[in-house]
Amino acid sequence: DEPVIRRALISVSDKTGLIDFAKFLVARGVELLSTGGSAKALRDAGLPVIEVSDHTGFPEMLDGRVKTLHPKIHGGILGIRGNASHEAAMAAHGIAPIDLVVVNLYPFEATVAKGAPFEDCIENIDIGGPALIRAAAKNHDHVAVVVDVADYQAVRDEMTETGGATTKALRRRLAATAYARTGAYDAAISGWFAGQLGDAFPRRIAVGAELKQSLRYGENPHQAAALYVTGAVRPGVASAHQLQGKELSFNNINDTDAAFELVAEFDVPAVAIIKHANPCGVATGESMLDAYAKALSCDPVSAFGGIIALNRPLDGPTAAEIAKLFTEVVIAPEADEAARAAFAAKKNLRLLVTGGLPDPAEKAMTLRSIAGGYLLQSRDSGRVAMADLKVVTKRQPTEQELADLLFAFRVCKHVKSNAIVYAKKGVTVGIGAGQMSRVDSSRIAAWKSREAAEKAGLTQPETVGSVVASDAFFPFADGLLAAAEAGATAVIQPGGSMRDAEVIAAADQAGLAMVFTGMRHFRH
Ligand code: 93A
Repeated sequence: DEPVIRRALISVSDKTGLIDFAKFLVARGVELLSTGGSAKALRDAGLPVIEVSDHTGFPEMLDGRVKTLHPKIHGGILGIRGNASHEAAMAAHGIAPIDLVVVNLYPFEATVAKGAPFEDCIENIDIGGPALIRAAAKNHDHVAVVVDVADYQAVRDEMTETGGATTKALRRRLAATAYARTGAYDAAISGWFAGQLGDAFPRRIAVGAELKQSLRYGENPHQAAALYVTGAVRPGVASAHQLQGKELSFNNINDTDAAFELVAEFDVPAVAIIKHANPCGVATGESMLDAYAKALSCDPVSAFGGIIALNRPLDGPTAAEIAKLFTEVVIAPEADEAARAAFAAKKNLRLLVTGGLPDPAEKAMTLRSIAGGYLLQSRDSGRVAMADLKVVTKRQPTEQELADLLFAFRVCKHVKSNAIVYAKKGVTVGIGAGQMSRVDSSRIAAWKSREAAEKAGLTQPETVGSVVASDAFFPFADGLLAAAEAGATAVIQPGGSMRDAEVIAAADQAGLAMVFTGMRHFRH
């Protein structure tokens, strides 16, 4: 015999569907207890409701920080029905049983996501709500707990079927959902807090993330893999909405993440094309279409089967152009109707929209595993600005060179080390990634640029008259000379080598302008 629901506690921030559900409960003779805002909403709808403060005889206080934290509430939830000593204690203290707990929490994640100040985020940490949820879920033998608006219907259906009760099976499922919610909620708080601490490390790593989906396989078919999300305070692939296409693979997710983080660096329209987590073309432009065409021109051969990220909404003309090439994933803040229509025939192409861009300067932690442990570091939120650049050569860079130097260095941050990026007029024209020797990266970038020029029927590679960026200092003059040979006219690098003087002299000798950033962007 399942317990009939006679008393419900309702305390919700998200009031979606509340009135309908509450009407149903009242019609079934359920007494409603509720907190300030929720009680008002119910009263306004003409429903009978008892304020928690009237029920406990204790006022809501401290700006609502203490509303439901009272033995008459928690005793009513936690008491074991049919247990003589529990029932005696409840009777002695005038504690009435509460059979249904309907709670959704202060919108902590949404408050962080909209960039609210520290104090607002703290104030949106719900204390009483999780306590109610955890208590009700613990006593699920007797109490049903609803934390998700989507579960109102399941409770209604069972109450209708059983004459006002719920089944143990449903209460167990609801309890599991309840703990998943409070777990994810605390993970979002601890993740956010760790980010706020800057360089200080949390004592425990908040790997508190929820399983979002299991993946067909990992980096390779013999590896198992799954995607976990931490509460999505950062617009990106983990929280994106997939509008069409096949299921994302492990490599898709990893590459899409790299692509979207890259385009978020730029304040002007920008497109990045990624293969194996490295860009094979990045460009800024007048429009998305312009930026896409320029990004593609850098290395159209490698772009085949790539991931494309945009930092502005995807429009129809750009989508039509992208559709001409085989592409795995497109990610953008939004996609308009024409863009969606242009992709409709491309059944396999995955289109993701994020609703916004991540903040490249945001403080957060990154985690990677090593044999027997983990490495935790603050994410590379370093961003070199124009004012940070120090000219070290006799020749000053021109204004165009300066703009391109900064662009190339920001791209460099997203290229695996050793990274060398040639750029011209806001477009990468040669990228050398992931080599064990910096001079090899420089040579590969120049060679790829020559290949692209030959294929496009140009008389000379685009590296001629370009600028070049290096993610770390040139330890010797050779890497710099390789760049000069490829036709670069200006160089950006962190500086700080023992042989800086030698490298600067070589730059002066070759007539190059060179700036130091004082910041390195290794990426492994
Ligand atoms: O500030 S709290 O942590 N202290 C409490 O005692 C408490 N009880 C419920 N927040 C508390 N709640 C939360 O209030 C609920 O989780 C819900 O999100 C919200 C509903 O408040 P209202 O009914 O006033 O709109």
